[in-house]
Amino acid sequence: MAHRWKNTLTAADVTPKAAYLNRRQILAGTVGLGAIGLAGPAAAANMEPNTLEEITSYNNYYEFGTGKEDPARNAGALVTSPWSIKVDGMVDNPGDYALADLLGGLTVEDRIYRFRCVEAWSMVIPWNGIELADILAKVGVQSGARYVAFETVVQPENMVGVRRRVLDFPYVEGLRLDEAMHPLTIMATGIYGQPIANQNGAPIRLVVPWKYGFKSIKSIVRITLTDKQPPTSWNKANAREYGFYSNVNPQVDHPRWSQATERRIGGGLFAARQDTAMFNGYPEVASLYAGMDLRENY
Ligand SMILES: Nc1nc2c(c(=O)[nH]1)N[C@H]1C(S)=C(S)[C@@H](COP(=O)(O)O)O[C@H]1N2
Ligand SMILES: [Mo]
Repeated sequence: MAHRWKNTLTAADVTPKAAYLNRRQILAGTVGLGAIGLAGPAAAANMEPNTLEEITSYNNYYEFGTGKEDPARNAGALVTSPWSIKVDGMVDNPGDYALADLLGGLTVEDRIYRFRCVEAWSMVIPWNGIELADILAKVGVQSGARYVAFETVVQPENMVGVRRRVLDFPYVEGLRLDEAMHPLTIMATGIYGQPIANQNGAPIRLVVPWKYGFKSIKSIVRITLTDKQPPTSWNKANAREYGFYSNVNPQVDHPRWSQATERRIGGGLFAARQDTAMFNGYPEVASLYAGMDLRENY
């Protein structure tokens, strides 16, 4: 049976209601209705979330194989506990943080986001996560920092794709600091109120909803603040096809296919393709790129 919304957050995850409403109102008012899945202009169409079954059975997680069904089959081997994250580089409080210590006291929010893969398929996913800005505030970003770099765990004995070297691992990603600080950018720990499934990037993964899915790096074990643009996995693999920015943009095609439309997973075999929206329908991020040529900075 299709799994729909079921909130199973524990008491420890619950934020005082006033603060929770306040944050939601802030998002609705200044960041855009799309952030919380209400019917804003760009968000009006097709904000019905995908089922948990769809979200957990059609995945990209190359550490567990390159097929869409490989992660669901193979990611059970991922060891997610204990989990620590190394925070280093230009921060006031570097260290190896136990996951619970890094997230302790921060607010877990519900965010229903569109998710658009560079391969031109999409879903709508009801994440539970913490704003990356809150985590960065906790570790104390130093004034010279301009980028945030992320790294995925490598467990060769548990990861068939790592043993086969299908990419150069560890998988690495990065954001400009202002992108990382944007309130839409979250570190997700759950989906549908349940701990995030291994194939979706347990126990914690980045979600940047206005960028192609490969920017949303899974199973993060390291966060580094730096003054240099960090290397990113798909850019290293093919720089012509995958840039650092990778903002969803229907006007800039992939060299091998159009990005103008997308196929919504779960829509059925005969469902019409949908138009892809600029910044995946999150126009509130446009000011981050004011004055930039988004064809050059793809
Ligand atoms: N470590 C790691 N993170 C990753 C990937 C990967 O292969 N390895 N794939 C990326 C790509 S291409 C996409 S589209 C999304 C898919 O996320 P999902 O499987 O949760 O939908 O994860 C991204 N994060
Ligand atoms: Mo992707």
